[in-house]
Formats: sequence, C-alpha cells, structure tokens
Amino acid sequence: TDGPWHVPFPASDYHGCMNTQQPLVGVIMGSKSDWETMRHAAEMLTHFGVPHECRVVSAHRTPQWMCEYAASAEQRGLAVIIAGAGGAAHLPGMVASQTVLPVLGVPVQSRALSGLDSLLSIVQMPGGIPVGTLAIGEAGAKNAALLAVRMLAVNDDKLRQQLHDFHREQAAKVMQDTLP
Ligand code: RP5
Repeated sequence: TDGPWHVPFPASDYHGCMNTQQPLVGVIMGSKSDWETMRHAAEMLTHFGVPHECRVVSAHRTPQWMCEYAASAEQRGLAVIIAGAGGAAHLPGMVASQTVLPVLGVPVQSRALSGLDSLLSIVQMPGGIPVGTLAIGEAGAKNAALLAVRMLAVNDDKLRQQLHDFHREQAAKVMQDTLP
C-alpha cells in the first residue's frame, strides 16, 4: 500500500533511528516537540538492538495519517507501538482503537499542567481498548521501550538474555554508588 512511510525522508528526519531492518516497534509522538522525551524510548530500543521507526503522528493535526499508520501497522510487521503525547493526549488511545497490536502510552510532560493532563488523557481508556500507560516523561519513555523489549523477549531467547544482563548491570551500578 502507498503511504507516507514509503517517502524517503532526509536522514535527519529519522532522528537517528535504525532504518536498515524491518522495524518491530513503532515509536510515534504527537509533535516534534515530544522528541526530547521520546528519544529515550528510541535510545533504549537501540541499546537492545531492536529495529524501530520514529515518526510524528498527530491525532489532531494529521488525523488521517494517524488512521493510516495505526490500521497498517500490523500488516507492515510492527509488533508493538509506543505512542507519546502531551496535553490533550489522544494519540495512544486512538491508535489502540485501530489496531490489535499492544500500544504503550507515554504521557509527555506538558508546559501548562506538568503532564497530569497527558497522563489522565491516556490512562482512563474504556474497557475493550487497552493502552498500557507509563509514567510521565523520560522514565515513562524508557520503561515503554523496556516493556516492548519484554514483550518481544517472550519469543526471543537472545533478547531475554539481554534483559537479564541489563538488570545485572543496573544492580551493579547501584551497588557501587557512593554518597557524598
Ligand atoms: C500534543 O500537543 C503533542 O503531543 C505535544 O506534546 C503537545 C504540544 O505540541 P506542540 O504545540 O509543541 O507541537 O499534540
């Protein structure tokens, strides 16, 4: 099918994401201004070597593109979608309504209400259309990626081992911490 994802974007528009392999995770966000938060999800996926794509998909400014993206995601081979948005954060829920892939929602910290508006817009989905909602901001973006990795690791022993290594290394760092 034809769609905007076939457009060869300039390299800078990929935000440094892996694009040589078939993406398994779609990292989408309502605005370019969300990238400062959502790049933490992309960086975590890169750390685990998970092929992913990063795109701006706005529920309000590009609703038709959002529908195309969500409805074609499964057929294009994505396994998980991470959707970040701030303010009236309708993107994760609207995407989840048009795919059966797992959707992880990241509330971006908004300027006006510090992300509480984003969180409440994402978390209270009606029964039947799930969105796994993460914490506001950077921690939520990182954990969305880690949850996506855990989902993929269900059928991938190498990824599972990488998760064990990640936990071990993280614990070792904490154990080495010294207080001033
Ligand atoms: C939302 O509105 C976006 O997810 C973003 O967090 C927020 C503000 O967008 P900009 O006005 O910075 O483009 O749709």
